Amino acid sequence: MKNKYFILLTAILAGYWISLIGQTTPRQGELVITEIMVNPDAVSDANGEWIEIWNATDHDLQLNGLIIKDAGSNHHVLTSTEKLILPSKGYWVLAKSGETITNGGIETNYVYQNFTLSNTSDQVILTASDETLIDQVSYGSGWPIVSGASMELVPEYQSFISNDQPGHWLLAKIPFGSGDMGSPGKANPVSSGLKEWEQGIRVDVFPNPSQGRFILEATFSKPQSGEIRMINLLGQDYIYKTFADQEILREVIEPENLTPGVWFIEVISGGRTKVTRLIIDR
Ligand SMILES: [Ca+2]
Ligand SMILES: [Ca+2]
Repeated sequence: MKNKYFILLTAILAGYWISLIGQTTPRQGELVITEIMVNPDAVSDANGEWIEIWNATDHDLQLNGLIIKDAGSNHHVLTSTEKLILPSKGYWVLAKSGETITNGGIETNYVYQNFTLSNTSDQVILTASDETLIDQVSYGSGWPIVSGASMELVPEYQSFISNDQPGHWLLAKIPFGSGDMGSPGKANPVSSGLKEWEQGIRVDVFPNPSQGRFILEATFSKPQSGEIRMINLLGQDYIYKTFADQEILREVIEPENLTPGVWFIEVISGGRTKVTRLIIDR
C-alpha cells in the first residue's frame, strides 16, 4: 500500500519537473517586442490596440505572471487558470479586445486590461513577476506612428536591444482583418527599403481658385498611409479622411456650403504635413 502511494507521488513530481524544464519563464532578451499597433483606424483605439511579442529562444516560454506596463501607471499581470505557453520562435498577440468584430479582425492570444498606448509617445515594458526587465520599447518623436498602420520591427533587427532604435521600425504596409496595415501574430515582412514614411509628398489642387468642385492629387514616392484635412482661417474643418497604402491619391471633392475664402488642405503622412492653399471663389 505504502509503495503504491510512493510510486504515485514520484510520478506526480516527475511530471511537474518535466513541465518546469519544458516551459521556463522568460528572462531578459528571451521575449522581443516585434510589432505595436498604437493607433488603429478601422476600429477604435479602445478595442483595436495590440502588441506582438516573439519567443527568441529554442524552448517554450510560460508567460503566467509576466507584467506589461509603461513608465506611468499602466500595469497588467498576465493571469490565467491555464498555462500561457508561447512556443519556441512563435509570435503572440497581446490585445485590448479578443472580439474579432471590434478589434480590427485579429486573432488574439491574450487580452489585457489597464494598458493603453498613447498615439504620440509611450513605453511598452515587459518584466518578470519580480519586475526584472525582459524587454522594453519607448516610442515617440521620430518613430513611424500614423493612424491605421502598426509599427513593425525590421526582421534583421529582431532582438531586445535592436528594437530600441526608431530607425529599426517601419510602418506596416500589408492589410490585415478589417483593413488596417500590420502582420499580427506573423513574422514581419522583409522590407525593400528603409523609412518609407520619411519620403516626400507632392500635392496638387485644381482648379485653383475653385468655384466649389476641385480635384486633389497627392503623389508619394512610396505607398503611404495618412490623413487629409481641410481647414480655413476661421478654424472651420471641412473634410477629414484617412487613406492607406497609396502611392497616388486622387480625390474629387465637391464641397457643399463651403465658406468662400482661403482654405488650407493638409496631407499628413508619417508625421509630416504638406499644406496647400486653395481659394474658394463663388
Ligand atoms: Ca528593447
Ligand atoms: Ca508581425
